[in-house]
Amino acid sequence: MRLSQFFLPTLRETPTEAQIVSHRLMLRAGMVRQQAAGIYSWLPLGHRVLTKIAQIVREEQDRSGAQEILMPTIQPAELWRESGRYDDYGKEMLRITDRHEREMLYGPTNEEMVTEIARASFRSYRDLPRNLYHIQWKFRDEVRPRFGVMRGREFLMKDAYSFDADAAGARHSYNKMFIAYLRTFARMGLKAIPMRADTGPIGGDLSHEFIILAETGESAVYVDRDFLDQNLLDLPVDYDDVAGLQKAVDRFTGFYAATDEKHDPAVAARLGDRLVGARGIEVGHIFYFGTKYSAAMGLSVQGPNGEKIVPEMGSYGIGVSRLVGALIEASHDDAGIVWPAAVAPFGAGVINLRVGDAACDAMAGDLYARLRAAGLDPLYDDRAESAGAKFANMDLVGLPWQLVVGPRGAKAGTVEVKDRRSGAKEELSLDAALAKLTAPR
Ligand code: P5A
Repeated sequence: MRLSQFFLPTLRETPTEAQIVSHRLMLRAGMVRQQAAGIYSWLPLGHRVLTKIAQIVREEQDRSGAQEILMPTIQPAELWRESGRYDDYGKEMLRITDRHEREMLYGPTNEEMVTEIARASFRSYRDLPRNLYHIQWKFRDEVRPRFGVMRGREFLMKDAYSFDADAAGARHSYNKMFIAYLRTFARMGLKAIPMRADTGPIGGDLSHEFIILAETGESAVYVDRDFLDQNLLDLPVDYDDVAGLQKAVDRFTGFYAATDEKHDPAVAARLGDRLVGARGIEVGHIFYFGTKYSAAMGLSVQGPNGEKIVPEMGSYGIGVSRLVGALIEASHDDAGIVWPAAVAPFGAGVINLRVGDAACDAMAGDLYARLRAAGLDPLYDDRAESAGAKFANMDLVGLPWQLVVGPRGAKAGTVEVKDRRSGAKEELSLDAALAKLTAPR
C-alpha cells in the first residue's frame, strides 16, 4: 500500500478525551473514529488489526474442533423470557421495539439463541458433542463506556458454545477451549493468565478469566512469577487426548493467579518473592454452567437406550475488539505502537527520504515491489513530507520493521533496516534486508 493513497487520518495533537495510552494511540494513529459514547467506526489501519486478531482466534477455534456459524445481532425478547434472563439483565440490555410492536434486543451474548438452534436440530446423543462459535458484534449499554475500544458499548466478541451429553464430556470441552485460549493469545505475542472467576449473569460454577498484564489494567491481579516463564506456544494440541488435556489444564491452573476479588493473601504469601502484584486486562472469559439454559429452554436429546439427555453446556468469550487496545497497552513506547508481527497492520514500512530523486525513487520502488512479492504486505511512505515527519509517523503506526531509503544508501545500494521494538538499526543490501525480514524471528 502506498501511503500517499492510504486513508490514514492521523492526529498531530494528543486527544484530550482519551485517558489511557492505547486509546490515545488508536486515535492518533487514525485507527478508529468515535461515533457515539462507546461506539466506534474502524478505519483501514484499525480494521486491518481487528481482522488479523479475528483470524488468529478463528484458526485456533477451528483447530480445537469448534465450528463457525453466524448468528444475528438482533434477537427476539421471547428467547430471553424462556431462560428468565430478559428481566434479570437490566439496563445493560439495549431493548428495541420493531414496527409491529414486537420486542427485540441487540444481543449482549448468545446463550439463548444458540440453545434455540440446538433445540431445533439436535435429536440424538450422536449429535453431541458440538461446539459452535461466531465472531459477531455485541451491545452492552455500559454505564461508563471508557478507555476506547477496551470498554465499549458495541464491541466485537468471539463467543463459542459447547454441548455435551454428560459432565465429563463438558469438562473436556471446557479444557479444549482453555488450551485453545492460551495458544490464541500466545500467537498474538501475549501471555494471558487464566484466573478463577465469578460467573455473574452468565451463570455456572466453573469459570476462568484470561488476563494479560498491563499497567492501565482495570483490575488488580496477583500471579506466580513462574507462570510468566511458561512457553505457551508449545502446548499440546491433541484435542482428542482427554487425559493429556486435563493434565495440561491442571498444570496451568496449579500456578497461583487471582484477581483482587479471589485473592487470598495467606495462600499467596507462600510464594515469597515469586508473587507478582500487577494490573490486568480481561481478554477472555470461559464458563461451564451445566444445564442452566438447556433445561430452562427444553433442549434434550435421546440417549443410547432411549433415555432423555439434557445437554451440559459451556460458553467461551474472547474480546476481539478489546484485544486491539489491550495489545497496545501491552506493547508501546513513547514514540507510539509496537505491534507484535502476527497482528501488525502491515509487515514493514518503507520510507523514501527523498521523493522525486531518481535514485531514491527507483530503489524504494524496487524494495516495495520485492517486499510485496515476498508477501510482507509493506506500507510505502511515498509522500513528499519531511524526514522527521515520516519517521515520527512510522514509529506511531508501529510496524515491526522500517526500511529507510536515502540518497547515500541509494548510491551505495543499501537501506537502513530498523527493528521497531529494539530500535536497532543496520545498513544492509536489499537482498540482505529481504532475507532478514523473511527469516523466522
Ligand atoms: C462467554 C461467551 C460472555 O459474555 N457469553 C458468551 C459469555 N462472557 S463475558 O465475560 O461477559 O464477555 C466475554 C469477553 O468479551 C469482552 N468484553 C468486552 N469488550 C469490550 N467492551 C466491553 N464492554 C466488553 N464486555 C466484555 C471481554 O474480553 C470478555 O472477556
